[in-house]
Amino acid sequence: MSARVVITGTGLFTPPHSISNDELVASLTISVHRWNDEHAAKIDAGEVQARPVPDAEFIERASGIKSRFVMEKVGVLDPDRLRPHLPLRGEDELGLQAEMALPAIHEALAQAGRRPEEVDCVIVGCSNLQRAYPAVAIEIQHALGAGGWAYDMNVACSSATFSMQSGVDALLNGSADCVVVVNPEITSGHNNFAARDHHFIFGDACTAVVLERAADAVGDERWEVLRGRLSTKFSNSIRNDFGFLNPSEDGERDPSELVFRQRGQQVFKEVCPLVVGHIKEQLGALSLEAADVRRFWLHQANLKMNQLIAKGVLGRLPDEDEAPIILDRYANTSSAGSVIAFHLHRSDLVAGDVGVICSFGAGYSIGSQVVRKL
Ligand code: CO8
Repeated sequence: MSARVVITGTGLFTPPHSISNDELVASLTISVHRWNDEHAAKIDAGEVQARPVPDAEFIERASGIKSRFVMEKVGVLDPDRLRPHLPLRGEDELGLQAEMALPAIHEALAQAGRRPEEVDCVIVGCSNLQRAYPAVAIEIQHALGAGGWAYDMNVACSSATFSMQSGVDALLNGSADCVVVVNPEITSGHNNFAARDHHFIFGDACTAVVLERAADAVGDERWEVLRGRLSTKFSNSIRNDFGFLNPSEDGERDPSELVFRQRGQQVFKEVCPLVVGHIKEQLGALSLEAADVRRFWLHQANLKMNQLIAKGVLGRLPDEDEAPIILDRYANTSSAGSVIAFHLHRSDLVAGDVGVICSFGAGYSIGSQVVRKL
């Protein structure tokens, strides 16, 4: 019989600061009024358009988001700055992503009944990596005292399910025995808090997952990965051109191209049907019906998007129990979102229950694991 892989632990690091929609809107409103005052003559002459002010009520209605956590709040809410204050750290200091990863990993390892030195593979999957190299994963491996090997990967919001699948594959082919997948997302470092149409979307968080072969697992928590599936389809609708070629590029670049940007409506329309088809294919391959799925832990980008996707799979709107929502408090934490939902909303499931962890985002990229509680 071929080996089976199980999730044996999960962990979550929630940053210390929360920002409500009202707070976010208040700071951007001041910034917009200042800009409009400074450009009043040009606005009156019709040379530039006045910037519109944001609206907290719109944000909750359009997205379901009420607040988000961030690593640093003062800079984000400073109308003259609109980005976090993240003091530069020396080479000998632990990096910020490694710092948020460690508590999440320790929580996951404790649940799995594993010690850090038993880990032999660390995969960092996230949308926002703080440097090119050395890999953040290798820094985490070192700080953890783990052995084996480590690497970073980025498939935007799908990084969690893609990195989990890499972990599953490493366990199946025998190149690792105890895999930690970690998703340290500091979205606030690449969010354009001056862009009214999407300044409210993101939040920071870090999740961790421990994966092992079922025969080796020692903890009580065991979720068999029945099937994983990854798919990608190229699109420019979500894009960030930040990269190592920026200093050498000839030509004009708008600074807003070097942070997150998107065509939100288009993303909504194009991604939802792709995700519905993806999940249906997953279930079909396992000879499962939608009704056999006890819970969907979906990527958390937009409440309506999650409802539409669950409706496409179930044929009716889901209730909170079937497709739990965490984006009201956390906003879109990119790759961490579906894992936060899995981490916070699974303790009531019983042996034999089946669920789907599914993420989707820029690329486009879609990934999922169908899991069964043992
Ligand atoms: N306040 C008031 N009015 C606003 C605001 C605001 N904050 N924002 C927009 N409006 C206005 C618009 O200007 C527009 O006005 P008008 O009708 O006069 O033109 C009106 O409200 C409607 O605007 P939209 O059509 O844009 O509104 P939507 O209903 O589409 O809602 C959303 C906007 C919430 C952004 C929605 O489109 C959405 O959620 N789309 C999907 C987004 C998504 O899932 N994106 C995935 C991105 S994440 C990812 O994949 C990877 C990146 C991770 C890294 C992140 C690092 C930062």
